[in-house]
Amino acid sequence: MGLRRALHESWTVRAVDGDPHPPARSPSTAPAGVPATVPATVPGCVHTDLLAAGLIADPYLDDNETRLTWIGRTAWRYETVFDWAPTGHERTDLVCEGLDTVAVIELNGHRIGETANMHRSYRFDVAGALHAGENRLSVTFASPYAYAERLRAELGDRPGAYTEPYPFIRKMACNFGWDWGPTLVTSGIWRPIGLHAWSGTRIDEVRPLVSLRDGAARVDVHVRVESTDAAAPTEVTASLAGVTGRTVIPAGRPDGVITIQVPDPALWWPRGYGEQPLHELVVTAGDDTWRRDVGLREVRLGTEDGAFTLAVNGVDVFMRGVNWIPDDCFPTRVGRDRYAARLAQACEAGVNLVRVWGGGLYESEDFYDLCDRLGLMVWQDFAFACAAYPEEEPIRTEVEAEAREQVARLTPHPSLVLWCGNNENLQGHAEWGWPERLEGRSWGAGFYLETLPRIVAELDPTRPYWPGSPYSGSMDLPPNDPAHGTTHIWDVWNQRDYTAYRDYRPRLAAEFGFQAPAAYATVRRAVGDDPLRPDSPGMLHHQKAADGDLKLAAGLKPHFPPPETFDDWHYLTQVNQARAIRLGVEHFRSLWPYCAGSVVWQLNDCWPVTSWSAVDGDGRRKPLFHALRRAYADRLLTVQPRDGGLALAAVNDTGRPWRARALAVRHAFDGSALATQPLHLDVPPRAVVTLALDAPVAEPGDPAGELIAVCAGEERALWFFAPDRDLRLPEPRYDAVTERTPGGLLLTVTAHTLLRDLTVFPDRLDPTAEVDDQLVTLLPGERARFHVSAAGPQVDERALVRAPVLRCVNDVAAR
Ligand code: BMA
Repeated sequence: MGLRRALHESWTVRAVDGDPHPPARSPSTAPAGVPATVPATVPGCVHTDLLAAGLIADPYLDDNETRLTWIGRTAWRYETVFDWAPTGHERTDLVCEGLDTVAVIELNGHRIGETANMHRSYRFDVAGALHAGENRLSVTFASPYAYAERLRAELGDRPGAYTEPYPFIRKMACNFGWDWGPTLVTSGIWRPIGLHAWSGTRIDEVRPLVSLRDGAARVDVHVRVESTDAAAPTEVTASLAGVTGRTVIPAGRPDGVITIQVPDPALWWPRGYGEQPLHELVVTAGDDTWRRDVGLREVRLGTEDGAFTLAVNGVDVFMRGVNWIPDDCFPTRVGRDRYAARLAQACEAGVNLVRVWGGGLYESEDFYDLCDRLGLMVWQDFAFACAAYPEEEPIRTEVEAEAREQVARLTPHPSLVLWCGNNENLQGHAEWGWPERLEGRSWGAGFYLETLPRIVAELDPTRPYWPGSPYSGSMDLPPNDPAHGTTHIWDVWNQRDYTAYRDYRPRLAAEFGFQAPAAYATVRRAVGDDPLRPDSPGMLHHQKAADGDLKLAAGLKPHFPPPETFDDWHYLTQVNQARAIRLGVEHFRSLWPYCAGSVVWQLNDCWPVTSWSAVDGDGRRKPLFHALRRAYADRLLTVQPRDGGLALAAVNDTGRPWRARALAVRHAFDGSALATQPLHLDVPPRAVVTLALDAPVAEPGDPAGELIAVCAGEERALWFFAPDRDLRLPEPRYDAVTERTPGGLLLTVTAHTLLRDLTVFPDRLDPTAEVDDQLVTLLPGERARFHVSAAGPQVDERALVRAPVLRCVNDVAAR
């Protein structure tokens, strides 16, 4: 147990001239006006310290990012002075949970350690350097650019999707900029730092590995200890669910295993499949104690004949997934509350799996703990993305150490269901011309095919490992072959109309995405342009994708008349994003169990930007969010082209059969019924049933003026026979009535004509206001209610029921 003392007080940071990490020198071009020392927050980073001191402009606003490159090209020294009184313990360690990135640590002038990996933690015995009274601790960070560029020069350049040197430093890759993120290269003490004084025995690592057999759970608790008395054996106990096991680790040995059998265990399930009971595991060794809530469950990955199907406790699970990127460029700003808010949004959208993408981080304990409690499965990439990585030293040793630490650290979390070697590096090597540019140099294959699977097999054989995404299960197959393993579908956003998602029959759609701008209030906060135009300077700066705006325009073209104003562009691109992803998700779900999941690119953003996200950089839901909620509903009705005609796919992702009468109706836009077909739904649990729609319903008399609606209870699927620009959508007519409620406003819209994708954007009137639904299509006579929360009295109720706040597609496409 010992004594722990955080060292988070009285830090300063200053630019230092030279790169302290031999041999390179790092240019420091801090502009005049940055004082010698700046008060620093630990945990934190230089950018947030300079921002707090008022020395730099907010990098998320306008194009301020472009004036901050010098920060990543500078070496920085963090320093603090603290008092220490002897504790009587035999050991005193400095524990650094995260240093970003290449650092020299000095205590009272003694060099006590060097680090070069943001994804690791460090512990240094500092008893020899520490003294009673005042102590001076400094952590000096080399310029990340200087370090990475030096290694790049030494090891030879590697091809990748970006020219930045991120493969040459073990630091969050997207810190160097991405096609949705700014280039803000940080330095700092990014996770807690402190002293740990202890004697006797310390529990260094606990790996509870869970397996199920014959109705019982077996937990092999692997315990590693450190002892100050090499001659003494260590008695270890582990208790879980009322069962206690014991072992004695012989003197001189670091580890032992205690096996606990839990008969008749309460199992952990993904959300939608059951509860998430957690059981406290308590491990003691000497007078040290370790406790953590663990879950009892088993995961298997089915890969027969190209499949990619996760089974939890023997039940195959459709992955209703989203990709997760770091929620902020400055990760210390993402605490438990932010994670909780974002993951709650994922749950609200019907998501059951979050893929932590390899260009970001291994997230903090809070993230995985919340996922455990919410029943969100986690697919964790190792931190490699979109580039060839050198396998030489010093990277090799760092990767080995980082992987060992992270695999061990995350073992207690039932939410973690899959380890994946990298993002798109196998595909990059196979398809993007890397071999010629590599000229025989290493590219990371050894990591993905040997190092990482070896470490997972050794430290956590209970979790499946997949070498990369996309990957087809064999290096002899094209990595992105849809018939095998995981597939990333990007030709659609880049080159094709989104209806082309239907050309894919993937075993798992692990990435597919479509862009749209951030919510209006987010754009307005981040961009000062006046007037705002899709191509005004701030908007362009907050669009990082290659030809992003051209692709947005190309994506709109087949569906809508060209938008004439910023507001029309903003609304239509958001509608188009939502329609694209909804179409993709519904198609992939209709292919279950052949296709075992859809993992949408991407849930979140790290700053305000036009991107593929469903929730923008200020945490606001885009219309896509609501489309996703519908597409990821437990029960889904969707009309799909099949065999030259149309069919209804009824997707039942619940544990109960779905038996219902359904009615398919072909309507004229005035609401009249032109043909009807009663259908009987009898969908077993976790299954899809596809029913052909008969010609009278499926074949339009007037494709520009008709639609199909299929209803079964609350569920409804719509089908239009032509894109909006070719429809004769009526001039919109409706009544909109607002009422004040305790929490905000209730808006009721009664349609007198067909209204397509009716959406209210209350953030245009009050940046704090939110609405509970968007993109509602109404037939004449139908009614929708929108709850607008947090709308203060300043919200003008008349403005709420007019464009650009209340909109439907008819506004722009009516003819
Ligand atoms: C894939 C992802 C990310 C990228 C996204 C959008 O390549 O893995 O690297 O941001 O597509 O282009």
